[in-house]
Amino acid sequence: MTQCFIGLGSNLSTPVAQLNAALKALEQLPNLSELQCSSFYGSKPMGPQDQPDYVNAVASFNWQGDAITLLDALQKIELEQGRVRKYERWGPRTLDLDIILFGDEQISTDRLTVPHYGLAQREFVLYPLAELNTNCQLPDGTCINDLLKKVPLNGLTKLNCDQVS
Ligand code: ROI
Repeated sequence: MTQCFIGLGSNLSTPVAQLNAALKALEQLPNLSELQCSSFYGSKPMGPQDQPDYVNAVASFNWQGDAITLLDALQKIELEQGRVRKYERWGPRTLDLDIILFGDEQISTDRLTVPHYGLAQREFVLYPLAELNTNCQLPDGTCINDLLKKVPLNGLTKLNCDQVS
């Protein structure tokens, strides 16, 4: 069993509903237990600014299996919720589910980089992650709280909305 953290993000097709539907789908996965989710946050788009604001959150759970099996399961949920991979880099999306941490594993393959390559720069990952686990450390020993000190909120706001489960 491996403790994992994933990032959830959406800025199309009622983002709060997208995140809630993703959490419900995660809960149904037989390999997953102890699902917890941070608050939902509103965030300014990183990348092109001519797209809607995002809703982001981080979830943690225990996963029975390897990281690629988890990636396959996450990509299946993305597709089931209408994710279309477009050519535009960093364009808007209905649902993004990114593996942020997979236990203390460091993974670097064509399909997967863990810890997530953008972790240290992304306020919409760091703050929700810290909400779930304030003592969170990366595999190289870096403390999330030390990264947080270097990353401003950039308009990140906790949303007041109904979350499932
Ligand atoms: N920007 C924000 N605020 N939240 C995201 O989840 C997000 N995801 C992305 C890019 C396009 C980089 N920008 C984002 O993939």
